[in-house]
Amino acid sequence: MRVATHASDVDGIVSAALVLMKHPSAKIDYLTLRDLSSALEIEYDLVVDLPKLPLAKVNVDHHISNYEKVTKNNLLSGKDLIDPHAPSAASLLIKYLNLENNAKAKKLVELANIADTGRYSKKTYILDKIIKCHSNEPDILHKIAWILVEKGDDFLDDEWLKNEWRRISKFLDKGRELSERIVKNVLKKKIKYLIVDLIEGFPRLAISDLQWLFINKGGNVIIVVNRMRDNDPVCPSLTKNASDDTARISIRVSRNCDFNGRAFAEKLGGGGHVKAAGARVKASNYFEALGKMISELSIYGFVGYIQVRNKIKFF
Ligand SMILES: [Mn+2]
Repeated sequence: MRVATHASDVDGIVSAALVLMKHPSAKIDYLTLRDLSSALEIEYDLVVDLPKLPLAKVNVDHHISNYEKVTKNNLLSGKDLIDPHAPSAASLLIKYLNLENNAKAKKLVELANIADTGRYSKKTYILDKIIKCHSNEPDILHKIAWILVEKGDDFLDDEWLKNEWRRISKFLDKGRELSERIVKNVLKKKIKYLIVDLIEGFPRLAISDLQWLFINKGGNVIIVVNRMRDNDPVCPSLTKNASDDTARISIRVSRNCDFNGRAFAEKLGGGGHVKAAGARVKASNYFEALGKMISELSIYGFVGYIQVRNKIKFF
């Protein structure tokens, strides 16, 4: 049995764990959206939490963009399970695999549901950070999936995960200190629309925490641009493509703001959800993209722009 799942989040790895519960010898490919173009000719038995691949026998997913594309082009087979209203792909997969009466599986699905509906729990947060840190390392993702099979949502009883969390959390604390300084300064100036341009020295794993903090303290839209070229000391695999010439743009929108993050990301060649979206642009096109971002946001209010060049080393 050959399976593809989403590499970089809780839903994808929980889905891998569900597959392993049922099919321990399944071969699982952990793919990011960028890997898809190289997987077009693989005959997967199952593709989870990813868009439907041409030779996939079954697709289990909950992304609205995938659903729209599949229905528009008549690609839906009777076996596919694509429901854009499902809180996670794992919540569909547990039905598909007939694991609904398995207590461990149910608790894992709850983690995926929390992660993919933007809610917060400490356990989901920890698991998400460890997965993101290793999102380019399939062997480690597979190891994490097996830990989930064995421990269920008590995964922090596992020594390896416990040590990983100890190692990573120090680094996230530094990110939080930096984020608090940024957010406090900006909100003092009554700026609710913010672009943060990361040039150097911001912990990559803490970018989403910066966004969350800004929104939670009353900001409306935060766009973080990651243009950092320095190596990441704690999650080195995140920066192994040192030649990478892209600026990664990540957009978060508060619940009470009607700015459409997805439509905006699509104008920059990206995509995602209304409240959380992203795009990648060539570094050489960055200033053009920045101009677009500022003019779009300024329709809504004053726009703040901050560059982060942090020379302080974390360790
Ligand atoms: Mn998902």
